[in-house]
Amino acid sequence: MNLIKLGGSALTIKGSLPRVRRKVLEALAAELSPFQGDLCLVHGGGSFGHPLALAYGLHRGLRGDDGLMGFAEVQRRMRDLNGQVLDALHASGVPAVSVPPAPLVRMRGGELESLSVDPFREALEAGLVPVTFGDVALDAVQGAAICSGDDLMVHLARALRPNLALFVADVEGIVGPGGDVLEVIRREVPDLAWREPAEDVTGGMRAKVQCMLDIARDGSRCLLVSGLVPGRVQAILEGQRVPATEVRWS
Ligand code: IP8
Repeated sequence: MNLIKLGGSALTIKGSLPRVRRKVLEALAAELSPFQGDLCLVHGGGSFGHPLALAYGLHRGLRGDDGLMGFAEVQRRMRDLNGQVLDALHASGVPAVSVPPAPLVRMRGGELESLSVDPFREALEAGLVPVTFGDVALDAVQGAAICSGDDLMVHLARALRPNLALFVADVEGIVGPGGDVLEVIRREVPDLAWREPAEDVTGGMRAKVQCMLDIARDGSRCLLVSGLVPGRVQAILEGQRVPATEVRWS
């Protein structure tokens, strides 16, 4: 089976207002539809999740009088984006079903401690395509936390053992210290500090590469590819070589 994360940076337009890149979403749905094997999808938050989560400080817990309302609003927005992702997949003939993560995760001090994977397995066994997403979730220590789509990828990969774990982003690959796209990253997170934003509710590119290394160490082929260049995702699913960064453990 293949596990694919559609990054929020590819699916949505950056900014404080939640806006979908409709053409990109429709093109990605069309590229996924010919794939014959089992598929499990995760999507990120982009402008539907990150700006509001940051504004309410939800990555550091439930804070202030309006924390609860912020929590509820972010969760509502993520379900809105998830609905739009499902609509695009259905229009391309992909039998996608929503599996919201919040009731399935245990968060502790901002870390994803566990994920119940039975709903994913059952959907896959029925021939459906489960679609989950980065979200806000209750946290046993700090009240609330951000459960990132990348952390969901790590836990899903551990349980479902995909052949391929693909991260679809708004960049051609992971850019190294020299400014070039790195074809391969092995075992260690390279120095990426220079291109990180001041604050990111889910840890930016460094955290993403760490998640990819965890997945590669567990044995899945792990790649990051651009979702903005038409045909790249489909080409990878067909086994072709395209510009991308492969994260390897061996
Ligand atoms: O975009 C974060 O998920 P990500 C989701 O996968 C929220 O990091 C609510 C910010």
